[in-house]
Amino acid sequence: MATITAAEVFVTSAGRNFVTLRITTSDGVTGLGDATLNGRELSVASYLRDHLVPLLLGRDPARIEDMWHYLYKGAYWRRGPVTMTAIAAVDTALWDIKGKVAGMPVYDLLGGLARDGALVYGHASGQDTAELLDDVARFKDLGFRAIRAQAAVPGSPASYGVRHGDGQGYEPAAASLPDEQLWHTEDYLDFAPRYLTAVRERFGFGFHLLHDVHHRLTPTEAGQLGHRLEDLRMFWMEDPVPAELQDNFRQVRAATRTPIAVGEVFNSIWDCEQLISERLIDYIRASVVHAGGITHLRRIFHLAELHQVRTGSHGATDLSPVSMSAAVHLDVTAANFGIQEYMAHDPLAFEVFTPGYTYRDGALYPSDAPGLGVEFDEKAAERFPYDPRYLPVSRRRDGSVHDW
Ligand code: CS2
Ligand code: MG
Repeated sequence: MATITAAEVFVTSAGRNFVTLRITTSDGVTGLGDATLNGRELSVASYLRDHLVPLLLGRDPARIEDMWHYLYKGAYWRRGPVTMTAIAAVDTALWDIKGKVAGMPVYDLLGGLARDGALVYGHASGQDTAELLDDVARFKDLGFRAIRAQAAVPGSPASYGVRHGDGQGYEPAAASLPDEQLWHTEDYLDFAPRYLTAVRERFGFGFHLLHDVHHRLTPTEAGQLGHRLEDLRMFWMEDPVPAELQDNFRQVRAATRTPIAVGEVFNSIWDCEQLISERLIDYIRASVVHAGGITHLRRIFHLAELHQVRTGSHGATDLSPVSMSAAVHLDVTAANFGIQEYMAHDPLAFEVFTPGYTYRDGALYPSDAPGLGVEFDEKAAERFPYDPRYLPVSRRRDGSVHDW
């Protein structure tokens, strides 16, 4: 029986901060896990280095399910983004190792391909409607068949989801201290339906149109917005309200037929059990890196499948190529796959990571190499030391803190 002989944690800032776990076995096989938690990276690095690595050494890497419960139940203090991201990194690395030992890509360990590629969506944005429309055209030219649209709200100097520069990604953690951004719900509710309507008027209905509210409305406001968007046939309205109180979604659901997606901030099946079992949402966005790894996310996907809720996993640039590779292996095997978020990383990231997926014609395709097919260059990673970055904070006009 092979045993775990090393577990190393790497914090690097290749285009942005990433935390990566590498597990090595007595057979010399290595596996990778993503442990990136945007704005709180060092907490997960410490949870791994100081609390989990000593528990991993000497254990059997093949016992993935046992390891998951050992780390989850053994913590006593269950759930939460730091704990579940650390467990996710270990779990993902063990699936990578299992695939390499078996000589099979992880998607084959998960039951084999249900589809060749995973439909993805890109992120069009603009400082105004005209700029947004040009950006939607750009993403259509790049082959995207699903596009998220976000535009700056007039009067709000910094709006969520509006990219700076000409890449594909939107990098919110851009400041060494939280950037305090003004938010005014009424301005947003007046403007967002107008620019989303402009997108449909310009480009029609031949592609999926998505929008991210980013946790900022009350259930009443979210119902109003969803109702106003119904004629635009949105693929989804994302994170309409903060999701701590799952009951709140009953009111949103009753007020609109616009499909609802939620879950990128969830870290366990218990965060979404009611939303899924009561069908209060249409898509679950939980991710490999923040929801306990492949083992736990697969459980969430199976619960969702039972209730005809489809998957729509998070895939922003603060998920490293490691967890994005794992995501695609899950996506191509899930019966209830819906869509995968995909923001191309800063090119610097690929000086450190070789991804286990390729983008082609609006979809991501998994590597068929054994394991996840992702590689990590430790030497290159050393060239990019950690660079503390924080997510923004929203403040209302009266100065009080709002949901960002
Ligand atoms: C966003 C994210 O991709 C999304 O849907 O909600 O960009 C989110 O703001 C970041 O992942 C936060 O780190
Ligand atoms: Mg989002």
